[in-house]
Amino acid sequence: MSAPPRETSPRIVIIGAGFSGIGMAIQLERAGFRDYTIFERADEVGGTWRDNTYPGAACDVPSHLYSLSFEPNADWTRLFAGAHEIQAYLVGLVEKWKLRDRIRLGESIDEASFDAVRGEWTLVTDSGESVRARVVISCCGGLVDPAFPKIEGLGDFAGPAFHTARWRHDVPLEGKRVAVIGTGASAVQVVPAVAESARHVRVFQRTPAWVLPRMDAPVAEKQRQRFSTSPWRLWLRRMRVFWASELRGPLVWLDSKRLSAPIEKLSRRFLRSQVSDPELRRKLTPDFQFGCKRILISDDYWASFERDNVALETEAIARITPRGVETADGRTHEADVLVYATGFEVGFRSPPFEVRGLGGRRLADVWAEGATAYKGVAISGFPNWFVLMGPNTGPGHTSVLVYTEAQMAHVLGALRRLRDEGLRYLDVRRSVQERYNAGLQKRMSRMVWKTCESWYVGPDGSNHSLYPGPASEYVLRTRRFDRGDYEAARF
Ligand code: NA7
Repeated sequence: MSAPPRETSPRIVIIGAGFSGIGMAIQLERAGFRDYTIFERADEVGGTWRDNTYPGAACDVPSHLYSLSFEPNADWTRLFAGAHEIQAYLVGLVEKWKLRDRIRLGESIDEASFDAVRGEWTLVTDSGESVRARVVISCCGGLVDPAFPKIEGLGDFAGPAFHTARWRHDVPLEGKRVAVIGTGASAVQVVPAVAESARHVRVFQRTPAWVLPRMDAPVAEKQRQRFSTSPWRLWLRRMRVFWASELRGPLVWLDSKRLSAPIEKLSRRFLRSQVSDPELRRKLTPDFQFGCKRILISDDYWASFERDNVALETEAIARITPRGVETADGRTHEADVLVYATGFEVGFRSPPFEVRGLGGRRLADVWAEGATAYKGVAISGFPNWFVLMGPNTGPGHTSVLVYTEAQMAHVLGALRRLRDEGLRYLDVRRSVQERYNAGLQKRMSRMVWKTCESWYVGPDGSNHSLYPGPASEYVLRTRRFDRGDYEAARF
């Protein structure tokens, strides 16, 4: 073999310029890895926060935690920032770190294959261009592509019909009858906001959800100044929010009726305070264990059903017709606008495009039984390929960015090894990955998520999206790059 090439930075490609891609690029800059390019298939950065612009869109994790710890923001104007503000934060980071020149907007990666001899990935873009990189960091996100329900007549509606993640701002809702399908995290935000202007909103519910008060409030100007002049206060706020969510974690994830009972009681009491009609309350009360589906937080979703212009429909949808939504009992609910608040195709279950690793093995085949990775970051047989927000790295109780930052640290550790040892590639040992995942799945059996259907679990009930434990534990085991876990190939 020839002598190792003296690279100051291996050539890196980041795929995706959302929260994780932007954060990763900043960490590369900070660590001195300057030879990188970001491919972003959309025409602007921001990912989730570029796409979700529906009325009421906001994060459901407090902003002082739902932001990058190495890019703290003293200026959040609300405890739960709106989508515009989060998007402005991300665009601000791109400008601050001068990342624009690094990002190839409107270009998607369609396939990737690894050349073991050269220790190099070849990526093919949608325009057919081949791009080579030593290391690929896939930052494609987990909830990206809108999911539409499998309902007859989906394309038949005569008026505007669109998904919350593709909001049609050119469609005025004033004076209109709006039908909203879905009652998940997006619906609880969009329904109260749309009810402010629409003539009538009808919400089609398949499953009622547990809702807790959000207790959102503006962050006073004085407080923001304090955060700005004393960054330790901001850090303290972040720590408070983080540890409060960590302490509550077991209530959310454990399959324990005893732990769920007090929090379900709290949610029921909240429902009573928001909705006066007992029959309506009954329809809005879930029958699955708290935490099994994503917990919804809203100060005004349930209360919006008290309005004269908001109605709840619990009859199953039979089909979409040109005039509206027909339910199983034969009634047609006429509407002028149809909104799908029906969530996303879950990206944790399959690769975002064709990926071929050692020996030409397809990632789609490796993941056919469900996506797995070592700590959610590395996949045996796919050397120098790292994933952010990968399999089993989602939380039900706290900010996903806490996990993502640990993954960034792991990737930096790998990059340092590649550079300092002049390695051709690093490939996580299969036995290490298998042991890790066996441990996860064993713990999964004690988690509440197996007790109901949700986007967390696949059709066979397996869970490849969430991490079954505290975020702090995940961070401790992930942020350190343990060289012994990887096989190294030299030049
Ligand atoms: P979710 O949480 O996946 O919610 C989708 C909603 O759409 C949910 O209430 C579904 O009911 C409902 N849905 C899906 N298909 C149908 C049909 N056919 N009929 C009626 N209702 C249907 O997506 P969100 O966008 O709200 O949130 C996604 C995540 O983004 C969220 O968890 C946060 O992490 C951010 P179901 O409960 O399945 O009966």
